[in-house]
Formats: sequence, structure tokens, C-alpha cells
Amino acid sequence: MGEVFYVTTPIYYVNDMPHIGTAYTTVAADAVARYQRLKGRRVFFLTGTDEHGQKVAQAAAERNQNPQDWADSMVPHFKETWRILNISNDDFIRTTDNRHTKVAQVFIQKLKDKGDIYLGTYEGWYCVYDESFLLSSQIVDGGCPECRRPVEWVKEENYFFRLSKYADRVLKHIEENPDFVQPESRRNEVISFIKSGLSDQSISRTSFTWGIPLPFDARHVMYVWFDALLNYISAIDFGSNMKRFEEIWPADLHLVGKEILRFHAIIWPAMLFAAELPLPKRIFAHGWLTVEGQKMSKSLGNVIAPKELVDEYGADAYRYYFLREFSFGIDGNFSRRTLLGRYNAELANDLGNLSSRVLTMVMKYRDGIVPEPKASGAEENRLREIIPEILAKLDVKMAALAFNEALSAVWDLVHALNRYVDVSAPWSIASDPSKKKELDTILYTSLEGLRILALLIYPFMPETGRKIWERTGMSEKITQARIPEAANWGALRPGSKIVTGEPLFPRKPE
Ligand code: ME8
Repeated sequence: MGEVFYVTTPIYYVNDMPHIGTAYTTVAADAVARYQRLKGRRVFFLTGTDEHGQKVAQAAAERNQNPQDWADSMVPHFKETWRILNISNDDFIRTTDNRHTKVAQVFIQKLKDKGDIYLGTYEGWYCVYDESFLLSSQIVDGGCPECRRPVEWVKEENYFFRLSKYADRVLKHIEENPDFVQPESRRNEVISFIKSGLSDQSISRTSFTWGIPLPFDARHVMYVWFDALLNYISAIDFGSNMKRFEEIWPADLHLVGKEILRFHAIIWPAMLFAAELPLPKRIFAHGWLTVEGQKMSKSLGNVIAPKELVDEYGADAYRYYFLREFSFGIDGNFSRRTLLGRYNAELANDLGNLSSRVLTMVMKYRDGIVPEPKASGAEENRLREIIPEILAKLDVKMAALAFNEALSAVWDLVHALNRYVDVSAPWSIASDPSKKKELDTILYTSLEGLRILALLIYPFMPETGRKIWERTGMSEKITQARIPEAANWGALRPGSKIVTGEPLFPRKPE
């Protein structure tokens, strides 16, 4: 089971447009997916949209639209956002897809047949924004503990899932598998929440109709979270193509924001236990982003669409910034000043200049032909030796989802290459015919370093990685390259032709 590396994002509600918060998780998942592919793993990377429930129904009603039409009109915005950010998802699941609703119905029927679902009455608080049932003890200042919005008092006939029956098993699993819920601090929160006692979970609604009808009682629609969590198995053909399902399931990694960890770390595992399915290997809850120090919200008018930043900086600078600036597990604050600062210092200066000066010198001194290196000296050896170290560090940091540290390790190579060019000063020997071999070696070494660098930045900045790779004269596609083999020294063939190309990251006025 699970031969494929399976990584997921949350499926996003279609009540509103995608923004830099939603894109944060998707970009991170893409870096993971691309890194795993680069390592030669078969990858299945899933994202999608969560289209049922009261919140989406309300969003549609406010625009006098029926919810399906509304969802249909919103989905292209998500797809387009992932396209401009160069997201390499293998599938896009919608909870209104027939393939999903069928699986959701089969699944819930299975639990009903098992006796894990019973009819009751829910009376309590409900937060429509978070689509969550809340205990009175959870209410903070009369509002939702998560989003602080007003909550509704609900009394309706609901089906309940025997969550309490599985509480001990879920707890035991979390305690025995330290990697299952991460980071550590959030894992502890989940553990104490379970220890405080779990009641059964309401899993249907009767006060509106926008949802998947229960197969055993069509007066009820499925609770949107029960429906949504099942996307992770409906997209891989649970129930219809079990061979495929078993190749992909269990998920290696569910990436989620911290506010939805409980659904993923408590309800989802209990649902899977009830259905006798293996649990995902790892659930990682990242921090929450604010904008210029404030929570992103429509009422504050500070919601940023990724397109706005991509138009200004390009997709790769966007991806670089969000992965480099923040520590994934903790909250972060987006600011235009830090984006511009990193763009100019790390992309225009460090990386862009490195690439352009190396390529320009090869063009100028060797007519754009990769020279044959001769005996290497201490500086060359030093550069070559750090590459395996950087690869090893990158691997450790990617496994920990410490994207900022992974990029910092990659930048060690950027700095080492810049330093190498500086100390070797090829321009100072370029006109001396007796130094021809020395110059050949310096140019080859810089180019080969640049080629390897292209590979390492590819998961984070796929277009830039591809461009640098091709400019150094590689004819094989970067998508075919695998690490660590492709990062071995010497793959660049003397005699190939380099290309200088347009500046990768033109400097911006500060
Ligand atoms: O919760 N900072 O969908 P959603 C960081 N449909 N990440 C953010 C963010 C921010 N300010 N804002 C959003 C749902 N996110 C459900 C999920 S999954 C079976 C169902 C990201 O549209 C983060 O990943 O509200 C968060 O968990 C997700 O978007 C919430 O998206």
C-alpha cells in the first residue's frame, strides 16, 4: 500500500476568491511534490474545492445564484491561481463531482451499517464561517473561538457519528506516532483536547439542502466537514478502483492550516478507523499569515490575491518569498517591504547576478561554448565538496518541511559560487594567453556549479530552475533529472552551447 508519495492541500471553500493564505499551503505542497519527484518518487499531489455547506449556500444566496452555478463560477478562479503560480497538482477534486458524492455516500452507508451512526438531535452553537459545531464551553466572548464571528444557536435533527467510541484509539495513535501530528506544539494541543473528552459528532444537517443527501435518509444532507474530508480518498477512487486506491493510500502528508487541524487529526482518523482504513502518515499544521500586521479580512479590505503579486514580481519570486520568509509551523506576517527586500537582495543580487555574470563571461571569453576544465585547484575542490553537504542538508530540511532553512541551505551554494567567482577573478586573466587553461577551469566550474544550483532551486522556483539549467547548456529536460545522481559533478559537457538570456530578476526600485 501507498507506493506513491501522496500529498494534499485542504480543499478550499468556494465562498470566496483564493488569496495569499490559501496559496501559502498550495505553494508549500507544490514544493514538496516537486522535491519528491526530483528524488525519483512517484507523486500524487491533490488539491481542490469544498463546495457544499451552509457557508457556500449563503454566499450563493447573497448573489441570487443557485449554489451549483456559484461554485461553477468560482472554481476557475482557483484553477487559474494555481496555474499562474505554476502548481503541479495531479488532480483537482470538487466535492460536487459525481466521483466524490458517490464515494461519500458509500462511505457513510458503511459506517451506518456498522452501527457507528445514529439519529439524534443537536442543540448547541454553530459557526457558519468555520462550519463547526461548538460546545458552550468553547464560546469566547459570545463568538466562535477560531474566527471570533457570532455563532448561531441550532436545534435540529441530526445523525451522529460515534466519535467518542474511537477517541481512545485516536489518542493512542497520536501518542505512539510522534510524526503523525506536527508540529509538536499543536500535537500537544490536540492531545489535551481529546483528553478533555470527546462527544459524538453531528454529521448531517436538516435546516438547508446544499449538500450530499444521506443515502439512508434523504431529508438530511451530509455535514460539510464529513463530506470534505472524504475528498482525500474519493479522488483516488476509493470503492471503485481499489487497486489504484491502495497504490496511493495512505497519504504521506496532509498539509493544513492550524485552524483546521482538529478536523484532520481527530475526526478524520476516527472516520478512517471506523471504515477500517489505514491512517495518513503525517498531518502538518502550518501557521497563519497576517498582512502588514493585521488579520486578512474582507471588511479590512486587505485581502491580497496572488495574481496581484505575481504580476509585479513573477511566480517564482512569489513562491520564493513565501517559502523563505516564514517558518512553516508558526504564524507569519506578510509585508511588501520584506518581499521587495528579499527580491532585490536574494533574487536580483545573489542569484540573478550570479547567473548573469557566469553566463556573460562564458559568452564573452569562450563564444558561449562550455570549455573543457583542466586540473582543479583548492578553490574548485572546496566548491565541489560542499555540494553533497548542501544536498544532505536540503533533504533533512525538506523532510522537516522547514522550507526557509532548506532555501537557506540552497543559498549557501549561491554564496559559495559568488565567492568562487570573486576569488578566482576570471576577468583578471581573460586577456592572458598563458592562463587559458586556468580560465577554462574557472568558467567550467562556475557553470557546473550553476547547473547543480538550478536543480536545487527547481522545487521552489521551477521556471528559474529550468531557465538556468537550459542556459548552462543542458539539453536533457530538468524534469527528467533526478537527485542525487544529477547533482554529481561533471554532467555538463564541454562543447555544449550556453545561452545568456534575459535577466532573471531585474532589480526593482526600493
Ligand atoms: O477550511 N494563513 O477551507 P478554507 C495561512 N474547506 N493559511 C491560510 C490562511 C492564512 N491567513 N487563510 C487560509 C477550509 N489559509 C475547508 C477545508 S479540507 C478537507 C477542508 C489556508 O477555504 C490554510 O491551509 O477556509 C487553511 O487551513 C485553509 O487555507 C482554509 O481554507
